[in-house]
Amino acid sequence: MKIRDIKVFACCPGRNFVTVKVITDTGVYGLGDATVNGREMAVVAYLEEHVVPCLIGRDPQAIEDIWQYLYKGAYWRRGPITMAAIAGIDMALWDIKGKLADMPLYQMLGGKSRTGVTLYAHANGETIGDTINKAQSQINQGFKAVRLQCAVPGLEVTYGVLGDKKDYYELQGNRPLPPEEQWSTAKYFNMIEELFCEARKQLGPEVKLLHDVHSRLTPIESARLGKLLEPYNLFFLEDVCIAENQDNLQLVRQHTTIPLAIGETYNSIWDCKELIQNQSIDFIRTAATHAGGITAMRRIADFASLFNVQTAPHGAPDLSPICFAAHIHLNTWTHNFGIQEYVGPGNEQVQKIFSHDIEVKDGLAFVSEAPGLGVDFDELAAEPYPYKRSYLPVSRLEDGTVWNW
Ligand code: EZ4
Ligand code: CO
Repeated sequence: MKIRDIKVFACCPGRNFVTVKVITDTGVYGLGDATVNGREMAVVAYLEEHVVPCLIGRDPQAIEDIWQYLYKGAYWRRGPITMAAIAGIDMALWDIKGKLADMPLYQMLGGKSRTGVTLYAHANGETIGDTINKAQSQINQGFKAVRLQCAVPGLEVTYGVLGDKKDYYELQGNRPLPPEEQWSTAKYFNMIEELFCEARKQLGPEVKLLHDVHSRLTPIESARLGKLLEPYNLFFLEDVCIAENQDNLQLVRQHTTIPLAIGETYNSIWDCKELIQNQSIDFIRTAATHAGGITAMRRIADFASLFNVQTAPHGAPDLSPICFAAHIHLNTWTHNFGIQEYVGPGNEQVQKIFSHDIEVKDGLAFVSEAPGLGVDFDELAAEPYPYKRSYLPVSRLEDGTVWNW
């Protein structure tokens, strides 16, 4: 069996997605997600110019060899673009292997560790009351876990919440230049404790509450936040400070027992290694699309299991339904799985282009029994929605200093 062709698609049904289709000489094909939000065409060029020509004619069943060939063989290891390109190919090869074996991916990984995958929904509000109402409506829909993000009084736009009451991800799609947002740590601290104090009062003790700080705080401010929020029993606090310097998390750890989650921007097991083996975090948030595919996620999950770290894959809307499907398979298998981020099935066009039968009910996702990943990609349905240049926002302090978004 040989790889006959590899096609790379960039489409924008509301957001940009880079989709890889590996086609074999038997007609069996596999699909992968290679989307890097705001840098999509870099991955397309990397694949088309540097990866595809090397893979034509190879055995698509040799997943491990192809993964190592693309990783070690490039000389320039790691990095978001390289690892997303590897991920797109890797997912597609696992999809093919599942179709050949007539088995869903989770079966090939080792079978079910659980029946359903717990999801956490988003509640993004203009005010504390608004955020809690949105969380209540997610709970009413059956979600057992909700991430709370609230606009910061005195700042025009806050991460997770836009002034015009849209969710942050609805902004993207057709903007020529990166939008700019403001940040003030002092103003944030004036709001954040009340949000969780009120949420616990109104939503009760059962619901899992989460929060994403999006790397806005310094390590010592992170420690302060952890202590402030401890009484409200968060399931986890995400990206509390930047993690390029992984010792930052040790400092936070010395001061607070709040569970910490990190890793959505990590692109290899090496990025996670110290955080996991030092037990500086409780949840590792790598995504299949950004950390090198299923081959890499499996390795990270097993490594994390040795240190009591659970997986909690990134699930923002810039990960395509192909990645979501990969995550549901991984999460169904991974014994040390924690929770999956979930922002809904996407708009009508997204659902038409990427079809699958993953059932979401009562805050749980149920894996597809279809062979491979169980997602299809409708090239014709994608055609009317070509790629549009789009960026994530850039953050600045009130004095104009560029900050972490
Ligand atoms: O910033 O998906 O947990 N989710 C997040 C997202 C990410 C975007 C980046 O592309 O932090 O909002
Ligand atoms: Co995040």
